[in-house]
Parts: sequence; C-alpha cells; structure tokens
Amino acid sequence: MTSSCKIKDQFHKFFPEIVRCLKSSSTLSELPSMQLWIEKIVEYNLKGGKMNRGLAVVESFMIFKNDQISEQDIETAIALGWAVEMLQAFFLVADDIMDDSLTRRMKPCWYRTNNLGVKAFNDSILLESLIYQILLSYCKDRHYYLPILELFHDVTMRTSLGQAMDLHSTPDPNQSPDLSKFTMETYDAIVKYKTAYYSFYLPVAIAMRVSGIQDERLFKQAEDILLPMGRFFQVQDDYLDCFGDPEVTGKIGTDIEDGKCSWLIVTALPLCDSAQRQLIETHYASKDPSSVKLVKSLYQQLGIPKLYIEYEENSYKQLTQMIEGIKQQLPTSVFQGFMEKIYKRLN
Ligand code: GPP
Ligand code: MG
Ligand code: MG
Ligand code: MG
Repeated sequence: MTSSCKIKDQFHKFFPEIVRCLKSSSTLSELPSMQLWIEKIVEYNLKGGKMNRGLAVVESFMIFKNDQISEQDIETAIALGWAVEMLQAFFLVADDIMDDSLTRRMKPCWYRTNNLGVKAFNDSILLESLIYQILLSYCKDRHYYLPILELFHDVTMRTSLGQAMDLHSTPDPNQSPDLSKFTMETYDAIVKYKTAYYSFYLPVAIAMRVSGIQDERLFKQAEDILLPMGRFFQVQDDYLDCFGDPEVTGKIGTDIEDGKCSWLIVTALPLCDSAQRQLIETHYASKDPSSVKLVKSLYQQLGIPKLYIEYEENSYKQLTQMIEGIKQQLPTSVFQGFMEKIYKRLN
C-alpha cells in the first residue's frame, strides 16, 4: 500500500471511533433517541465524499512533522480531519436547502429525506455543534486547542459571509436577474469567502498548528497560495455544475435555475451581444428546463468550455509557480499534493 492509501485507510477506519465518541458524550447520556439520530445524520452526511479536506489535514501534518510522529499525534490529526469533514457536512446540509438542490454524493440531499424539509436546518446546527465535541474529546489539553477553536470560529464566519454574498447576488423568485451584479470582482469575493477559507486554508492551517508552527508570517504565506487554489476549485465546481456528469459529480446542477453568480455567467456576459444578453435576462434564473437548455447552449456558442480548459491550465501553471516561490519557507509537497488532487477533476 502507498503511504497516501495507508493514510486514507487509517482515516476511514477511525470513523466508527468518532461516532462512538460523539454518542457517548455526557450531554447525550439521557437522550438515547438523540444518540441514534446523531448517528444517522453523521452516517448519511459525512460518508461518500472525496474527503479531500479531512485527508489534507492528516497528509499535511505528516509532511510538516516529517518523521517525528507518534501514533497518538496521527490519531489527533485524523480526529481533526473528521472535524473538518463535520464542518463540511454542516455547510452542505444547509447549502442544499438554500440552493434547492436535489442530490448530493449520489443520494437525495439530506433535507429531502425522512420528510425533513426545513427541519433539516436543525440538523445542520447539530452537525456544527459536533465539531466542538470532537475538539473537546481529542485536543482539549493540547497547546493548540485555543488557536484551532478560534480558527474554526473565524472560518465559519467567513464562510457564512461568502454564502450571504452568494445568496444576495441571486434574484428573488420570478424576478429577472440583475446582470450588473454578475462581475468578476463580485465573483472573486464570493468564492474566496464561501469556499476557499474552509476548503483549503483551514485544513493546512490546522496541520500547521498541530505541528507546532506559530510564526504568523508562515500562516500568511500559506493563505496567499491556498485562497487562489480555493478559487480555482470553485471555478471547477461551477463548470461541473453545468457541464459535469451528475453520475460522476454525484449532484445535479442548479446554478442556472438558482440564478447564481457563477464563473460561467461572469465569463459569458462580457462576450454577449445585445440579443444574447437579452436571452440571459429572460432565461437565466428560471426553473423551466427549456430556459436552462437555452442558457447552456449559449455558453457553448460563446466557447465557454474552451475558455474553461484554458483557465484550468493557466491557473495550474500559475499556482505551481507560486508554490515554487515559497519553497524556502514551507514544504511544497503540502500545496502541490492538494493541487494534484483537484487538477482536471471531474467530480
Ligand atoms: C459551495 O457552494 C459553498 C458551500 C457549500 C458553503 C456553504 C456555506 C454555508 C454557510 C451554508 P455551492 O453551492 O456551489 O456548492 P455545491 O455545488 O456543492 O452545492
Ligand atoms: Mg449548493
Ligand atoms: Mg451554494
Ligand atoms: Mg456548486
């Protein structure tokens, strides 16, 4: 087994331990039915994904620490990786309600199961609270407990600000979209906050804290690479929402229907003539499948798929150069490893 397969295997094997630990918390001792409910939410919403974020905590930690690692250290890093996956589950349960999505990880979205509907909103709060149970159980006495706690709080705030900007850029139901909101500047702000901090900066920053790194300049240098990498990842997500295969992505796209400020629309608008702009005014943000089809064929006509491939290749080169630029200060394999996982991804 290669070392990355071994880490993956160890990470997955630890999941039942996390569930056991959460169920046995003293807060739940008088609530057996809630122990079962928590097990059910966690099983449904933490499994079946790529686990890139959680695994990145463990893989980065092992690189930062190099060879002086105890089994107990690895276990703590794995538990923190699961805390990041818990944060992700919290966001996804809530995001799918807000985006009116249908499927996630090849299954119906959680809010579409068990007759939940908006009641699933409470489960997203439960998932969030479980992050802090994991931190308490696995690192309360460590010197990095407080910095990591603050990191989760800060990143949650930034992500919900990004989500707010994402939601505010979409039109009200049955209204035509305000196309002046769909600029690259707005897009950059949305995706930096809603995706990059929690998906890229958070896992690496946790690994740095656990490895004992305290120099704030190093955190800044890591952030300067990880935020653009997060943007790159969200551009891919936007592309796959429209042109990906739901059998591979595990989710049916909704960005056109929702009227999202996506990379595709902000790239398309400056290329439109007035008739094409009118088509977008009329058909963007409509749930009608024939409208969605028209917008997709306009994207094709404007050559958006080709522009996407160029963007992906250029960004990869640029990010690789940026990673090279910090090799005296931070191990490049942390960043390059993350990059290789997402370049040319189809899911
Ligand atoms: C990705 O947006 C961003 C998130 C999932 C963060 C949500 C934040 C909250 C505070 C709830 P997306 O809607 O494009 O993701 P997906 O395509 O996976 O639905
Ligand atoms: Mg969504
Ligand atoms: Mg969303
Ligand atoms: Mg998306």
